[in-house]
Amino acid sequence: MKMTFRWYGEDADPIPLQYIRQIPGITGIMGTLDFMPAGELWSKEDIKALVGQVHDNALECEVIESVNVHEDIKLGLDTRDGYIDNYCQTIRHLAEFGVKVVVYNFMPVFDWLRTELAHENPDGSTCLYYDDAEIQQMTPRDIVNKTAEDSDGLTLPGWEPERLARLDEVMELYANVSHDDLRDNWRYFLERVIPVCEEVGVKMAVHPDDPAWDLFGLPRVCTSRDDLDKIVNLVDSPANGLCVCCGSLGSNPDNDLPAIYEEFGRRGRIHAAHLRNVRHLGPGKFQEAQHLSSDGSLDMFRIVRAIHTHCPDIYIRPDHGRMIWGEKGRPGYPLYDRALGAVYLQGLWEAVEKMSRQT
Ligand code: DNO
Repeated sequence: MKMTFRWYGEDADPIPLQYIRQIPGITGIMGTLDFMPAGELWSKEDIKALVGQVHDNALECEVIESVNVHEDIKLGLDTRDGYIDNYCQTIRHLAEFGVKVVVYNFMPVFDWLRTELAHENPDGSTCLYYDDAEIQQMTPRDIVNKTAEDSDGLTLPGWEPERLARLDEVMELYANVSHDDLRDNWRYFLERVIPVCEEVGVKMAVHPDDPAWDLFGLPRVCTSRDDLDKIVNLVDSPANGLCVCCGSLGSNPDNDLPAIYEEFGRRGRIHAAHLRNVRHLGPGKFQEAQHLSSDGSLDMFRIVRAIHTHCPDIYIRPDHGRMIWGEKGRPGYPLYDRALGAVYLQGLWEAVEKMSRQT
């Protein structure tokens, strides 16, 4: 297991790399070029600059997150081929600089979505929160505006202004896209991208849909164990893999997360994991909790044990944290609470590791 930390880049992330390096046990980052619109080619110069900075801080940069898939690819439009070519070339460029895993998602229009970015907890901390009943009262434009207002001028992943400018047009285009169509478009994409990954030694790792159900009538096809099974079979290659985010899939209490890690770990398809807890509050309603099992609805011990047993070599990172100790920053991506999460997860790992040696 390699414990990493998400980092958005010098201009986009209030947390300096040096601080990340000081968190116990962190060996690398999951990096990104936050300024890059979906569909663009990532230049060697930009990648080199990012990787160089990370190495200068004695950290690794073997995972890149959010090489975003252009909406035309998901929609299956004629224009998709040019964007897929860019994607393939981006993968070649990343491989040249030592990147081993690319985390992406195939969610139509929105990446992860919450109704509140700073929900107040009784202890004075704030967390991300979601209530489907509120979403039912909103239009896509409403949630985009609310999210922008609540995020203190920082962009959120997958919320690039370029994409959201086309919101109404894109929503209309999706009216004719079924779940099966979306999966077919995904297969078309993977059939071109995976051979390139195999050639240059990169693994794709899809991030599940968050929350794990359809939104605003948009189809979502990465929400459950059966969806994951269909995805890994779209192109049957180890390079076509998963970044299992337990908080995303865990938004739906029907998903058995330890079983998912066990099965897809055993099948060699998990290349990365985002580990965080979530507290179910009722149908379609949840809040993000501290990482500890005792604070949320997921059993983090069983999840870590499943990873340790079935896919011990993957990249892991703590995921969204609460804002505590007066920290201000990118919603979901504070320093303090994620650092606590990283340390807790490593405590679980050490316990599982030592227990496994005793039996
Ligand atoms: C949320 C993140 C996601 C993820 C993307 C990958 O916290 O994990 O934004 O990075 O979906 O493309």
